[in-house]
Amino acid sequence: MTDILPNWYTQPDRPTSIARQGPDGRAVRVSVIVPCRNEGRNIGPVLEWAAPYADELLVVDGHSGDDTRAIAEELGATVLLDNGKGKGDALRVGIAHASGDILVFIDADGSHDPRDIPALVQPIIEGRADHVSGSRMLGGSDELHATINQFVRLFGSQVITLSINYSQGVRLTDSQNGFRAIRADVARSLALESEIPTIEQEMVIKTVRSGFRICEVATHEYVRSNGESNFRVLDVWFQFVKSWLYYLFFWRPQKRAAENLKAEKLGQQDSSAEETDSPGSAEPSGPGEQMRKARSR
Ligand SMILES: Nc1nc2c(ncn2[C@@H]2O[C@H](COP(=O)(O)OP(=O)(O)OP(=O)(O)O)[C@@H](O)[C@H]2O)c(=O)[nH]1
Ligand SMILES: [Mg+2]
Repeated sequence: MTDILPNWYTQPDRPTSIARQGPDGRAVRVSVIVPCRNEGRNIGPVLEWAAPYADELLVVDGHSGDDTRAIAEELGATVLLDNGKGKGDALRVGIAHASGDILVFIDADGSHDPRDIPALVQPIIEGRADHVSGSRMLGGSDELHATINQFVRLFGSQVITLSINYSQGVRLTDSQNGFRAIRADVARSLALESEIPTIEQEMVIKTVRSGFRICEVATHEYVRSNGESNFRVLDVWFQFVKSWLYYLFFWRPQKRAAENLKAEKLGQQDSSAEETDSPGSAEPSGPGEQMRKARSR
């Protein structure tokens, strides 16, 4: 089996479990947030596989008409309802309710492998990053290639990623993946506004423009286990373009947001280990992990 897995997946130092303690000895709690709408046929295995990594398992349901909620409750997840506006709204509800120090977002359709969660959270626990995005460009995707619709999505997403890279001096490969981890205090400081899946690029752009540190780890994207995607390029392309241009060129980051957050934390905890947390000071990466230096503005 292992000989058919990609290199990055089997690297000996790719973590398979979560060290729930930072280098300073402080306990770290992980909240896993799963947005879902009508995923009754898919969500069970996602929750079962994610549960061992989650100190808190939050399912944010988009008023499903199937048995999604019942399955999630049976598997021990806390089920919240979104405001019926879309996936972005669901993630914001999750962020508002989560009690963990690190938030992990994972789709309910079986596209993401929960076993990648330790690799996503490790750079944050070690104090090397504030936000870690799973990258389908590094880990491969079974969903991005083959049809015109997929080509348009991939093309659009790459244009957005390139524009972030060249305007902000970073080198990301995937700005749209729904599989990511972020420090809870950083996520809240970004004051996210998107109602739909533009929330992914909003989170990435605001992270970089606020001076927080972002990096990527390779994660593979699988074809959704059952059913149809809710995503229709024709319905949302204009909102994607609007959100992209607004957050990248017109939105004004809170001045020195990263430094302010760090100062606030230092005031609360008086911890000298926070020295490793300075914006833009990303450490060298491990295999399949790309650290990117976010420019502080
Ligand atoms: N709570 C909530 N979840 C949603 C909503 N829309 C989508 N989701 C969930 O968000 C995740 C991603 O949605 P998908 O429809 O698979 O969109 P996608 O992953 O961009 O599209 P594909 O790559 O084609 O699967 C899935 O777990 C959905 O069930 C919504 O309005 N509310
Ligand atoms: Mg999907």
